[in-house]
Amino acid sequence: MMRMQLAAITLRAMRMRMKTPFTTSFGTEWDKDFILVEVKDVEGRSGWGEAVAMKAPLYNEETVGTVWLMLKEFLIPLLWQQTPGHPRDVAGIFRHIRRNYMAKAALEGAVWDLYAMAENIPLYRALGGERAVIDVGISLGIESSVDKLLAQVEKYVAAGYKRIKIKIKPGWDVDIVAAVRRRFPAIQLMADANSAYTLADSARLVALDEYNLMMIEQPLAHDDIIDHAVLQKQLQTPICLDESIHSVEDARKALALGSGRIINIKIGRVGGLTEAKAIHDLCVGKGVPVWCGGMLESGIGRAHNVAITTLAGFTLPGDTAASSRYWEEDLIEPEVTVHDGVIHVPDRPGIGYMLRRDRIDKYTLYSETFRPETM
Ligand code: OSB
Ligand code: MG
Repeated sequence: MMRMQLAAITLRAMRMRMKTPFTTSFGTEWDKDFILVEVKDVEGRSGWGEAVAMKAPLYNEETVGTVWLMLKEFLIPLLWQQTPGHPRDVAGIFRHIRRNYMAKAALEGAVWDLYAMAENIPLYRALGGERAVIDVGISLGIESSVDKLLAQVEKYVAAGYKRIKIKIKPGWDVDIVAAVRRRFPAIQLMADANSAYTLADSARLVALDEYNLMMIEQPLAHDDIIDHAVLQKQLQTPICLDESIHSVEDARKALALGSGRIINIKIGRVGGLTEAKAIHDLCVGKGVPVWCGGMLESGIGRAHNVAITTLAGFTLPGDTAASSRYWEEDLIEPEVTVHDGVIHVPDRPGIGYMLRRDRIDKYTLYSETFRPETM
């Protein structure tokens, strides 16, 4: 295809109230603040991406503010200088900029969507996806009581979700997992610590081996793969890495060290769809299962997650739950729905869902449009 001809890029700072607050070992979110990226070409077509950085740098170092700055000052100007021939070129254009993965991913994702729109094919097919139906699980936050958590588990097991992930932290771990397992002996269950432990806690983590968990996600430091390798040797339960993996190189090193046996792939955490696919390909080659993580996305980011999950190596249920689990009204139509634990992947061009521009406007706090200087 021809070099893409970009005409304008619009950034929007968004705020959407979640139906219920979401608590992890690092904090509670009520309002979801995020950035939307719209890339327009000279034909008037649009591609959309979502930056999953949160208001505060608690999951990783990025924030809504840093993403805006990086896009405005560095990443958008780079696209004006070097127009990509194909979306897979974008990662290379951004490569010399250190880190800032979520900022890169949002813009790269919008370029991928625009490319698929221009080619009149679904994004998932542009990525090489094969599945028309994807399996999904759900991630349940920390609650104020075990009974409240059990009620949540009950609700989503009844709704058909294929696996339940519960968030753990010191003081909300072995007893909680035991209670959920006692009540639901047969469900696929896992726990996510979001880096809340150190090797000094390994006895508590070994105690979780009793409960037949599919995996323990990111028990140790966000930037560690060394201690995770030590811990994995002590555990029967597989470790799944989330925060520690930002690239195919990180994944290669972690697997070589034995830091985990499963990888959670988040498009934003790894700098975009191209790198996400590269990590997927590496893992397929090594027989390591992957699944698609979530960052409480709006429908736009959710649609990107649905698309990447269609790749053959995403063999474990992901965190891409239904829109209605998060939002009163989503930014896409139809919204993402889950029945019997699966999402039917739409076969329309681009991300495959229509945009509700009225709602996008309603939840926009402020916006700014950038154009190439020569235009
Ligand atoms: O660690 O996977 C995580 C949400 C925000 C930040 C980090 C994580 C999560 C989730 C929720 O687990 C996944 C979702 O429902 O989108
Ligand atoms: Mg996680």
